[in-house]
Amino acid sequence: EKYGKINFQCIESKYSMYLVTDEKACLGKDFYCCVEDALKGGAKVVQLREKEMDTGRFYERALRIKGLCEKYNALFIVNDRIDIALAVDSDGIHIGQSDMPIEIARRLIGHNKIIGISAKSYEEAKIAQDKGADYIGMGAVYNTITKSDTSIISDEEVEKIIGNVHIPVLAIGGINMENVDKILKKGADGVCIISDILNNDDCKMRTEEFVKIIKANY
Ligand code: TZP
Ligand code: MG
Repeated sequence: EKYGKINFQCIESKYSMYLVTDEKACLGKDFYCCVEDALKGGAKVVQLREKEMDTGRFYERALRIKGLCEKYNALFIVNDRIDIALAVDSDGIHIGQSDMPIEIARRLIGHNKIIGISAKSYEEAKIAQDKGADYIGMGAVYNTITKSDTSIISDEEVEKIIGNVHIPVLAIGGINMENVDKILKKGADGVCIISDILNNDDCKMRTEEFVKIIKANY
């Protein structure tokens, strides 16, 4: 009821393996192949995140990624751009603290869509939850080179968010093979990854390795 028609199983379970895209992280490999390989490897959510792309190109890319997500039965989320999310009928949007207010985003996108909110403190996460967010993207939890304008959340704050927020809390930022187990043990409901999957020569195998660790923590 709370989530409308969307099946939230893959976001709520710790099987959740959430890929965020960044073409630069593909290091010259074909962008769509990298995303498809991650889906083959078990990614359950793909967020298309394009910070400086013309609307027309973003739209075309969103249509293609949506098609891939449908093929592998994964959720498709659009970062920042509610207009593009509506245009391609994505499963939802992911927005940050400096984007559209959540209640306005909800009014625009409707109740049958997912709204994910970035938060770096318990206060931000709690407000997002109270305003009707469906999940929290908590980050950066570790040092990342992918997003320059971000800081690392303290261990105490991470614990406070995980312990007191009732919607799914997905960790993001610098998550790799070495630290994924640690953040899952702290209680994160899932992990969002860019570079440690897309940088890899074998995106499918890398995703499978993450999925194995996620399942072991379920
Ligand atoms: N938001 C917080 S950290 C981050 C975003 C988009 C970047 C995550 O990328 P990576 O390569 O997995 O560290
Ligand atoms: Mg944003």
